[in-house]
Amino acid sequence: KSVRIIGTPTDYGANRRGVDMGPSAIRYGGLTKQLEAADVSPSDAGDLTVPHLATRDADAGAANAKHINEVEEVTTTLADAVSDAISDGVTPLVLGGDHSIAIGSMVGSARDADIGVVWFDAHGDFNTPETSPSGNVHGMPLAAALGIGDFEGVKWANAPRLKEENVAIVGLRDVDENETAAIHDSDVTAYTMSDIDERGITDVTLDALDVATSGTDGVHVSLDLDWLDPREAPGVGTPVRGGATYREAHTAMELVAESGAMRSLELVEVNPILDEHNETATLATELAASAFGKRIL
Ligand code: DIR
Ligand code: MN
Ligand code: MN
Ligand code: MN
Repeated sequence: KSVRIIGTPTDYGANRRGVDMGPSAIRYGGLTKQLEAADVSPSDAGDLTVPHLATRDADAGAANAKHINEVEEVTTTLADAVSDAISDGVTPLVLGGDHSIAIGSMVGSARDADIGVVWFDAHGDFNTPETSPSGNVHGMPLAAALGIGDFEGVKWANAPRLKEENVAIVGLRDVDENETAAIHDSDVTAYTMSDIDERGITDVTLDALDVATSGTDGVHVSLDLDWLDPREAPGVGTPVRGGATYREAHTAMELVAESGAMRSLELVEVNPILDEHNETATLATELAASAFGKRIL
């Protein structure tokens, strides 16, 4: 199996700076070695060109969707890179960057196929410019890709090949008020941490994979590192107590590998300046290896 690493060093969608260093941190965390241990041959396409925020218009743009034009630009480029990798027969591994880049990953992954999505996150990422309390686009990518909400005129082409009924969110524990209603009103399936407590990670992940694979050609897996408990993954911009444990996270990724359905993977929200000893990036590389099939025996 061949994997193409695509770095997307952006922090346009987040509140706190530093998440643009995620791709470097993940590479230095031993990504290539981990992937090789999973028996995949990785090739590194480097980073997409993302102009540093400091060089952009000082004005963040619309307060309810900050830097939306910059996000549009980078997600459009990323969508092409993801779709090119898939056409070349290799699996794209996107390194973020804040979670707004997922719009590009999903649009690219869905360009020539019907896809499902499994979204591992503490957050719903189901805000829109109208509902978002923060105006940060990293809290909106699922809504954007599903065509929900008005994104200041921005339309992400081709994401319609992703249907709500094929989206599963796993690990919720911090959802904004309007997001709760939007999730209920939609046909996405959402599992909270309580579901994981009650049913166990195996059951929940298998259900989520059922949702994402039913009637689709493949699954985009989006791993926000804040899905994990901050004790395991402290280097994230919006940590929330009570997250997935180290073992639960590996189990989930192993089940993803066993499904054989993963079409694209992204690792997002790693912020090395909030971290110690690059712990979160290192963990991200280990989880990627599990998602690509690394086994002990
Ligand atoms: C919050 C945070 N719900 C927002 N979202 C995050 O700004 O919309 N998503 N951190 O991963
Ligand atoms: Mn997220
Ligand atoms: Mn999150
Ligand atoms: Mn519902």
